Amino acid sequence: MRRADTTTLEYVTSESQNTRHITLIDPAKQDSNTAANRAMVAVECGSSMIFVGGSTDTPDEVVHLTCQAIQEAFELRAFAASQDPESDESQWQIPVVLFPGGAHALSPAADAITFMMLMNSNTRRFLVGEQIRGAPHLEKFGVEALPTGYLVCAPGGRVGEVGEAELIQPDQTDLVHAYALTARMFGFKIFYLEAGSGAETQVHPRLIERARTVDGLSIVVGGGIRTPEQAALAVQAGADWIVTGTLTEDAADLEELRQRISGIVAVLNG
Ligand code: 1GP
Repeated sequence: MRRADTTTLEYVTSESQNTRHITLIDPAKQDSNTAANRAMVAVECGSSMIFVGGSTDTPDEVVHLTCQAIQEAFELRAFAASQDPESDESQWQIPVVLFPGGAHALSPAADAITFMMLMNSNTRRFLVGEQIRGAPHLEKFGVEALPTGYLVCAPGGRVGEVGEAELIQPDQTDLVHAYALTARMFGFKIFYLEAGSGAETQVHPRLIERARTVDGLSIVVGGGIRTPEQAALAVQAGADWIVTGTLTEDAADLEELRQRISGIVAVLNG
């Protein structure tokens, strides 16, 4: 649930001293109750946003149930915090944002959506096709669009394959710069550098540094980040936001998840 007095885009692009953390929850990987429990642990450990999405073929209904369960859990926690002078209600005013694989994974229960152009795709479908299919639904739902340039870097994983991306290689810094400029000129506010979920190697810090030189974009980095050391590389290179997903999915239990996310967030808080 987002704060009533700001849009999610204002929240995402607001100045922050520290790099912030996003927990990605893939609705295909657990039931909605487990998803809500994981999201609560993530927020308790300092995650500043929840992404819901990832898999390419999850039905709308599954995505919707997951968004609803997370929102309800956050609302209850916010209410409980409002009754307790020791607690901070605003801790639970965390946006739940769709991170869709296409026009099928939408839900009116989300606060916003990363409305993405997969900029280095070779297929019209991911440049603008899925977006055209999804836009009328989002308009009807009143889900806020976060204009996002999405760039898949090597190794790229499944999103690189499905999205038919011409993967950005670690030495292609001039190309990343040109993409970042293009993103800004299109009016995108977010520039997401993706290595692919579960990637063996994360986005090369050189690419993040070069994207960072373009003003006016919030730089989101994800794919293959599992350890505080890896998170630190992305932070030092200038990421505004770091996304982790697999780290949540393969945690044995909520306690292990707590340790993992706390370890990453500690690095971001420097
Ligand atoms: C995938 O960037 C995200 O879209 C997160 O990747 O699952 O490797 O953390 P991981």
